[in-house]
Amino acid sequence: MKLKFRSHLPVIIIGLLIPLTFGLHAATVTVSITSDFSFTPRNPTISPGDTVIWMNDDPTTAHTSTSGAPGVPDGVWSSGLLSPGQSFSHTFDSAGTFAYFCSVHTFMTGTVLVQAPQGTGPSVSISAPLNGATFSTPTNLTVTASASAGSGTVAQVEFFDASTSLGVSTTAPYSITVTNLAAGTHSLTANATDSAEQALSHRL
Ligand SMILES: [Cu+2]
Repeated sequence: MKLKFRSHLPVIIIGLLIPLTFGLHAATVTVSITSDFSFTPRNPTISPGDTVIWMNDDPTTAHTSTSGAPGVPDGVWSSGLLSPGQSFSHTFDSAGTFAYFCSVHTFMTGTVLVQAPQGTGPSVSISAPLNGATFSTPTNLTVTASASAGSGTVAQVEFFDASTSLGVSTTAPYSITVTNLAAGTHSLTANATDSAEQALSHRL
């Protein structure tokens, strides 16, 4: 975003802001229930929003996909008896580790691992002041950003005037007040850090 001061007629002009969004496409993973009494793949790793289909490819025997420990269903999902050729699907909305088993043959077990995708990163956009806004100087300019986390929660939003840090905000609504902007054009940006990134940088 840009921000401009003219010295003869002191104003600030705010430039364009382009919100960053990350589109995620839900995926479907098929777990085959096979005639050797196994789930294949047994332990699929998926992302939140993805769907697992259990397909009974055993031509002679009915099986189930039941969430929980063997013999102890936890009620998250239960396919009921799947005859040969029948299938059952469940969509996983949140991250976690989900054990499952076949209620007919409790030695048949597996685990669905639902992980937030790595490297998604947080997204942030400056919501105020608006693009192209002009201000007389001197002014107390409040800059506000909206941010969402890639994984975990938003840890902080740091505001910049070109490469100069203007300050950090750690709680929503993320904003700072700038009091000493000189006349001329300013380019404002915001950078969000999420808790996963923060954990990563602490580790490095
Ligand atoms: Cu079975």
